[in-house]
Amino acid sequence: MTKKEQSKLYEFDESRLHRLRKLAVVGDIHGDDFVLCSMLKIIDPKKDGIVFLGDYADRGLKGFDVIAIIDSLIKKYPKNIVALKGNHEDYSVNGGPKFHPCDLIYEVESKGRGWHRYFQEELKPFIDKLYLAAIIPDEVLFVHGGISSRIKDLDNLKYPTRSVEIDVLWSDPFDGDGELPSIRGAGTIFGRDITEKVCDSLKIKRIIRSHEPMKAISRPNYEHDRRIMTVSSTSAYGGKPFILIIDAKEPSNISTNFL
Ligand SMILES: [Mn+2]
Repeated sequence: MTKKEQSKLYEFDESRLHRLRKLAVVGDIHGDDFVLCSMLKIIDPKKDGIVFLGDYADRGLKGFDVIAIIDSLIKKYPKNIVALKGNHEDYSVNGGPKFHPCDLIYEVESKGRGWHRYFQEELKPFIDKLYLAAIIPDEVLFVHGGISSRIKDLDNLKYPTRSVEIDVLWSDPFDGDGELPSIRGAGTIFGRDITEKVCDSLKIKRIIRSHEPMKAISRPNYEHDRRIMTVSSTSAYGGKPFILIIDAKEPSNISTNFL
């Protein structure tokens, strides 16, 4: 008998959610270790949950440290920390980045480390722990980039095809209807009708994502009748980084906390 594939969707069922004091949602960090450290002054991973939305390295200077800190949080508090995969965590099995530019390679090499050894020994085991998406049933879906019409039920996120994975990692919402190839060269731009369909079929009220820090440079950005919320937790583009705080007892209650 073959071992059942590990689900790539983290589900906050009621028992998981009610154990937590609150749930913090962290957008792109992009090598900004300062915001990660500031966040850990107000969030206690012993009592609070944290959902990281991906894009941990590149652009900022401290991607190596950010990944090491998040990896240690996952090891220490596996029940409270959920880290999602972003397009900046998308590598071939040999450590070739599927995005550009990959500043992490130069950062690792400037520390006198070989990239391939670092990738095999540290980065790949970290990436293997990342989920593609997380969900609070009846409430919210968390992804790095977005959605597409390929997502018809939860199984598409639990056991994603490579096409679904690319859509989730790379896609962005746009002001219109339908679905078009993205100018990023991967994923889609998806319209209001796609958001509505995916929210209805997954029975959720909203989608929280990052991937476009410029859109949320100093506050959450809403699109598609407030069903899409974009967040940013990096100062790599200027502006004011922030996290979201979701009330564990009342998950529709979402507030913004500046770092
Ligand atoms: Mn991204």
